[in-house]
Amino acid sequence: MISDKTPSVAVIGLGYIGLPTAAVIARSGCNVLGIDVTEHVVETINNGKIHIEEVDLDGLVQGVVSRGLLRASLKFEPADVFVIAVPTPFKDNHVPDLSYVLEATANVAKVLKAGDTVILESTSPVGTTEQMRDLIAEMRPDLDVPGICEGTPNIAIAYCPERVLPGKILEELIKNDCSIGGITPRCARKALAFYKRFVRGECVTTTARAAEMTKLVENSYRDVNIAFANELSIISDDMGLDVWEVISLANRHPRVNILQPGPGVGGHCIAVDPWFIIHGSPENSPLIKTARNVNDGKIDHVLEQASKMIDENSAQNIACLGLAFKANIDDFRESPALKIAEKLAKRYGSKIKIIEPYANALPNGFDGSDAQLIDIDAALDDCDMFITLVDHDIFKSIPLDERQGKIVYDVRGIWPDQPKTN
Ligand code: SAJ
Repeated sequence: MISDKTPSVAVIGLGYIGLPTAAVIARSGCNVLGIDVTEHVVETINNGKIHIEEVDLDGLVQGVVSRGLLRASLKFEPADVFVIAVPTPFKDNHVPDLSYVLEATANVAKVLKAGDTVILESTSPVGTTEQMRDLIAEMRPDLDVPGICEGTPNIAIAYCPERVLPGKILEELIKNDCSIGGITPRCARKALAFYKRFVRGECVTTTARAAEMTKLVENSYRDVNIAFANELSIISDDMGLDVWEVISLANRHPRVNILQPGPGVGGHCIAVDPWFIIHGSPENSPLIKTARNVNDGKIDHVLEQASKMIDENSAQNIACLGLAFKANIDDFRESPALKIAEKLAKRYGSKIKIIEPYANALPNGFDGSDAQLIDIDAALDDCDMFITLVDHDIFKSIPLDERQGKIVYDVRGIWPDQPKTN
């Protein structure tokens, strides 16, 4: 098990969570091997570079690679601690797809030795860590697996969900509290000792199942609350009210804190994780399911409202501001802004101009449409209508005099001083 000696660590999956995690662990002084299935990712990291955009990550990776603390590989090798950070998407009908987690576990099992710790960080349905445990026990009958062997186990298995916010990952990896769920209390303590090396937030131990559920609950809580804001915005459109004004007035109440409406919920977390709860207990999750549907339905509402404004105002050049799933990042995964802009491009062709400072070219979904990617200054010169799909700082900073006389559909509420258009 982990002693005072600095452990060697393998981080499996070098994506938005795995790479920053590997780099932070390496900075704490551990020798880290990052493992990924993509050759380009491995090569990029070994050259001290990064393949994703995240604040301050480039300098950190460059530093730990040049000091020999982080290297990447396509191959699994022995280590003292294994941290699995691979995707957990869902299949058709929102059934969780655990194939990446189980494949990573099987590969870890091949190189496991007595004394090692295996930690799952990927957001996962309740019971996944136990499935990993069962797979390891099946593949490695020579090891004493916790919860299965009769005596004292000689490996530890735990679940510790990542809960960092894209755009603030390096800060939150250190600062956030952690829930550390062990297959047994002893496993939780082993994992705790590891996280204490680089986490400054409080680390609280629990069971693997409770930690799995906690992560799903956190993102479902946010989804349900965003759905409330999105439903209010649809109701306000119907009643001719300004939802931003209503929310900001309601939020003056000391115990009310309504979130912000938008074009829907994007990213690979909040729009996905509630389905893992719904799948686990379908009869008992009507509220969580409805919230998911409200947030997904917001995309169609925005599309219809935008089309109505374009048609009624005979808009000629329509600027869609933003494609990312949220502000100030280059991540377009499951982005409602992207889905809306693509559909508008299909409907209105060359009238649609896309402004996205985080893209060098239009994504593939625009293939076959005549929409164009232009910069914000060109849009302000040439476009008569603006649809704010993402609240990037650069859009928020445009002063009223530059927007004067434009037709505006402010989906994100970034220009409260804009005179209303119908
Ligand atoms: N959104 C709104 N209105 C709001 C807040 C967010 O429409 O008031 C939208 C965003 O525009 C975006 C989506 O919701 O499309 C999700 O954005 P987010 O900033 O709420 O969250 P993510 O997906 O970037 O990160 C979440 C975080 N979870 C919580 O805040 C509970 C993060 O801490 C998790 O680590 C991450 O999911 C994850 O990996 O699970």
